[in-house]
Amino acid sequence: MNIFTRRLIYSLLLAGCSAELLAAEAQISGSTNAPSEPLSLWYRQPAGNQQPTGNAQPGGRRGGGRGGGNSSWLEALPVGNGRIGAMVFGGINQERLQLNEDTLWGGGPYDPVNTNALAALPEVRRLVFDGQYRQAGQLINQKVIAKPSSEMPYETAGDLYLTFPDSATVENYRRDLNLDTAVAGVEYTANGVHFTRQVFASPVDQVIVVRLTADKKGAINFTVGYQTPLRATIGTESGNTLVVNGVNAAASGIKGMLKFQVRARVLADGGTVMAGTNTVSVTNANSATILIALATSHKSYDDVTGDPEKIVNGQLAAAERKDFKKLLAAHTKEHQRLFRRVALDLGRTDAMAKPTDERIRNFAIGNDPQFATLYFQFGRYLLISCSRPGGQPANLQGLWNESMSPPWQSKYTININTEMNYWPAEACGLGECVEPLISMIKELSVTGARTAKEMYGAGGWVAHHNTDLWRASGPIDFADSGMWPSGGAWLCDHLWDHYEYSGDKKYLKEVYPVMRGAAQFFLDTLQEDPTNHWLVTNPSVSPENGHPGGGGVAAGPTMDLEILRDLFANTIKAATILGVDADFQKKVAATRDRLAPLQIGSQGQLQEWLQDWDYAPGQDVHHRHVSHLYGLYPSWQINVFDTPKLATAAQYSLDKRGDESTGWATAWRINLWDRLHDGDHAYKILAFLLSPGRTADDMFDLHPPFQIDGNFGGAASIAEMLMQSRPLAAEGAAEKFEIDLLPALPGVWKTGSVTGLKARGGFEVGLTWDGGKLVRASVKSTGGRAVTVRYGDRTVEISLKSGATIELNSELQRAVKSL
Ligand code: FUC
Repeated sequence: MNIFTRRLIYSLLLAGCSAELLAAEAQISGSTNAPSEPLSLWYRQPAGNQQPTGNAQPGGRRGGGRGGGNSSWLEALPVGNGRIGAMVFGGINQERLQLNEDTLWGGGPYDPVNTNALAALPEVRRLVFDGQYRQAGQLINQKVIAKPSSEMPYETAGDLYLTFPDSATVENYRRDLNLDTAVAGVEYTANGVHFTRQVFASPVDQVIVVRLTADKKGAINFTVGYQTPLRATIGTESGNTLVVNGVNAAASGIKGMLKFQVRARVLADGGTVMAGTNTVSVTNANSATILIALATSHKSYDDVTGDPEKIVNGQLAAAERKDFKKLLAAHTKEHQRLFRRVALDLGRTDAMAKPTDERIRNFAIGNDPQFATLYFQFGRYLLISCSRPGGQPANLQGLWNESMSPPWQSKYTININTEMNYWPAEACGLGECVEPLISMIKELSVTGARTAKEMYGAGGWVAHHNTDLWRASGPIDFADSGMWPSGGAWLCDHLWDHYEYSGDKKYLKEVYPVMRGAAQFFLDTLQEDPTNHWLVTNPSVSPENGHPGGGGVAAGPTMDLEILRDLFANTIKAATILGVDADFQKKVAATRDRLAPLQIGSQGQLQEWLQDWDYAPGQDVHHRHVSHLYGLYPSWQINVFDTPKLATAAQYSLDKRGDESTGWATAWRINLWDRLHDGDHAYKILAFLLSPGRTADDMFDLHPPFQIDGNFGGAASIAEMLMQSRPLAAEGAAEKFEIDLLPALPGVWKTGSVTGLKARGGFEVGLTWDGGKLVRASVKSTGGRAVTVRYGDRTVEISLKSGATIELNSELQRAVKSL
């Protein structure tokens, strides 16, 4: 293709024509083998080209705004550094890198408080206690739901296209994502020349790096262009840099207040680099490197005065001073610092030699245990890639979104989804990755204090079932989904968990006021239920489930009471450890004692509501949410050791809900069966999660559409099959923990090993097993605390100095001298 044809193409691109018109994809012959790194995703065709040996297919198609990823997008591979990321399509005649920056959301700082709420709440509460649930819902919709009633969407930054000279056919095509190095690769041979492409998002240098090489000198030719659905200008600078200057979009009446800039600098070894009006071309180079920087003017949830140009210029200048090898080495080292902490082996079979898309289709048949390892490590890879200190937390799609109107705005849904994103973090050695979530919770405690005061006349802070970049904290959408005051309280579990795993008292001191504020809100707003005189939330919902009383609004749904029991207990524990707030502790304890109890219903189920409504005619008994089972997982309130009756009731409810649901809901079910110590049942559901329909070709979880929570819930569930750790002591007493080895090992994983799992109380656990039985366990203390280790019915108390390791055999006896 000559330069004029390319210009024409880019004029078409800018005129809004879709890229699929432009580049017919090459036909592929020959077939490649799996990459040498077993922790790789790999394919024999580019994303969007499902027929490796068939007719030419269009490559690099645009998303078309379907959101949640269209089928091509769900074949592309994600790279990210916790702040910026790309979906890599691996096209032959045209590469598409769909780009994201984690602060590029719609709108700007806003306060969605509904000033009518305070006056309306007494009547809402009266209606609820009077059983007039529908009327209560109507009043909430009129007077309480936030203004606007929707939050802001996460937006794509656009697409960088690399257009290559057309190849009609190529040989031995392969694209892959190496989870160990966090590099996406493409390679093929065209006209006797072997081409390679590497793409990574460096957490060290804050740029996305694309490297193009060929085994023949002067063979690299391509043109870089850009397309974005946002309002933007696309130009060039300095003969080698593409510059995109834009603004975010308005949403739900909130004006777009962010500026953003993308800069792509093209560096070549040999040949010529030339800038056009809005493209940069490389001709006859030996190799080329593209450095891509992205930033917005977001400084914090209430400050958008940043200078994106200054940021990206600084990042590019610094990155340009390093050569490719140095950039790659720094990136890989930092990724591996986190990624290599956990090693898992569930067994290996010939199935490993197959491309990833084929393995997904065959996983449920069995005989591919390494695919579960790959899924587990992919979950860890994704968390490292989308949630690093200083960045935003993982949203509904992590970091990766091609749309301007993604499903549920790709925001933070905190009635399950955001929490699930962080389920694997602590146990799987990624405690640092929780930092963005902790920051978000701190910020919510500020915006949520405004909401608590103005809407409820209460102290402390509250967040409902969703939030966004701007930390909106009001009830949104409709009464039946949005009128849920416990989102912030649930998030506080993660503040406490981070302490339990790390034992870091300085950190605890820092987050304690946030936990205290969450508890204060409920001290001020809990209501006495007129029938039993228990304290309950009102108004609330059992997340997104309706009840036979009419609609979803209710008083005291079980999940709220469970969340509050944890919040109150953890707040008291934190205050005790810090030696503060004696009177407040008493108040919290007295309030907790008056909370409505967990109840077992007429069929033996754990009741989802105060009333025995679970199996009333018309109820959706297979509802995806299993909110009332929060007590069993993620909480430890209900467990097979201490509360066997409640555990049996929870099992009844879980069984009745059924095994198969949407992505995250399926993943939750697996974790629940893990806690019931039924590894085979858990595995059966895992097999469903890891199959087409719930796992896309690029291994993204399908709700459907794509939602990343299932990836994280699935990874957490594999860890819970192998090891669980729980707090033993009530608040006030010394902190005590138990580590349970192989509590839910599925029968199919007869032989295996794991190292680097983290346990509550500050421990690192390694295990090997054979014939389904424990062979050896190693427990290393990182906090110097005592712990009970359990394997089946056998337990042993061990006390280790910080840094010491003990090796135990299957009888839990010391296997070798401790180090
Ligand atoms: C909750 C769920 C939906 C979806 C959304 C993002 O509202 O009920 O299924 O996952 O979050």
